[in-house]
Amino acid sequence: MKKICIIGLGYIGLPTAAMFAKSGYDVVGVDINESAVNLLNQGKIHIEEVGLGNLVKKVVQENRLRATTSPEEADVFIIAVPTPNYPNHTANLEYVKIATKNILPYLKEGNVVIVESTIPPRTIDDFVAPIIQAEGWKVGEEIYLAHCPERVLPGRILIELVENTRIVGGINEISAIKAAEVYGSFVTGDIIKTSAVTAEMSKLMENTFRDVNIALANELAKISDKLGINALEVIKLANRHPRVNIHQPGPGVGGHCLAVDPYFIIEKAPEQSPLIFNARSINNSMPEFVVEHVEKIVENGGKVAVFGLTYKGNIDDVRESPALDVVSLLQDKGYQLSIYEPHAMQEQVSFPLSTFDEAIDQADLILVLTDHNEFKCLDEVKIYSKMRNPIVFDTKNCVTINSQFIKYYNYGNLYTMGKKQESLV
Ligand code: SAJ
Repeated sequence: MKKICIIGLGYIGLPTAAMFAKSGYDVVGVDINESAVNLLNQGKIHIEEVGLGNLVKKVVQENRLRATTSPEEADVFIIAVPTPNYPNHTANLEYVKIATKNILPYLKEGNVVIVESTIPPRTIDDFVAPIIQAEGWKVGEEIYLAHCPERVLPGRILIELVENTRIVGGINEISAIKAAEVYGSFVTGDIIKTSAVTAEMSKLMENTFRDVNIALANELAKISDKLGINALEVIKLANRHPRVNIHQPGPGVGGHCLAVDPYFIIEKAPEQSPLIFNARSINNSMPEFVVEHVEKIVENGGKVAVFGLTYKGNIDDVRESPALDVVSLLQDKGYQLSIYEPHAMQEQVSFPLSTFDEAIDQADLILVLTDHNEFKCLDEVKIYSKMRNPIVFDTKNCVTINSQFIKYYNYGNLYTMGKKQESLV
């Protein structure tokens, strides 16, 4: 049985490890987070992802997946560690460097090393390969090296890991072939072999495409607000054109991909990327836009019930979430805040979390920042009876309110917000 050693048991490494174990590999997962390692060895997981808990439990019970804090000899090494941005928006490759150095003592001739972490163009050629070469290996001959970016959507990871097309970029042709064989064990989508730099850039282009398109939607929402136009209605109508797909405006763009990856392109070619840079700025400005509108309906010192902190609906991930920025801005302005977040756990966030009832009690506004399923249909009787002012501002356009006694705002009718609203009760 072939053995795979996966470095990094996060949102990508852990599901990937479980899928390889399911497909018949002997898998060892490596992470510096000892509690994640201990949990995994008990068949439990430290993140929320549909179907992952059951899969991990099964493959751990069957002794096909286990975890440890340092690498071991294997046939294939997969590096799936974070590549955050430094504050100056350049890629921090420290974790990739440490992971690569940590596997060096365990490398054997014929091993395949795959980096799944998102990396700036040329990182495999100019940064990872030299670390392995410095140990005396002929990369591409004795050790096969490739970049295979993950492209899965949180909430659908186990489906998309199997069905999505994979781009496998080798440092040379044979490396791409060897790495593609590895994924062939469970991927039913196409597995396309190319060069490492093409694979690196492909991943960045995909997420930049989405970020820039969301920025366009956000800008159109701001313009419509200024002109007194229902942006959401116009977007819906414009999208009836067969070749138009305007994305949805919201409180900003979060997550560890769209809010980060475009900077990896900007870093390498700043003069050539003004559009990408501006799109990032527009998306980063959305929390302020939300807060400016909150100020139109709630006096400073009023109570705002924030619904949702995670960067998108039905997941527990708060990384780069624009909701965190909105909360900080509101705090700075002196609002009382209560936060209802049914998916993230208290230890993941530095703000105290409340139940639905606690959050709305005597609140002047429900501010929806995430489209969790729990928010789609709210208890309107409770909202009306417990809130001081029954007003909902839904930045994700996900809530349905039927009661005429509850004032509802989304990005379609922001321009109707009046300063110092009269109490509605
Ligand atoms: N968002 C909007 N408006 C929209 C769509 C999304 O404001 O119309 C916001 C979301 O609320 C969220 C952010 O954008 O804050 C990102 O959400 P997402 O669902 O678009 O993307 P991610 O970051 O969860 O996953 C993306 C995916 N990339 C693409 O769709 C091109 C996924 O396939 C990648 O695997 C992932 O990035 C990654 O790991 O790079």
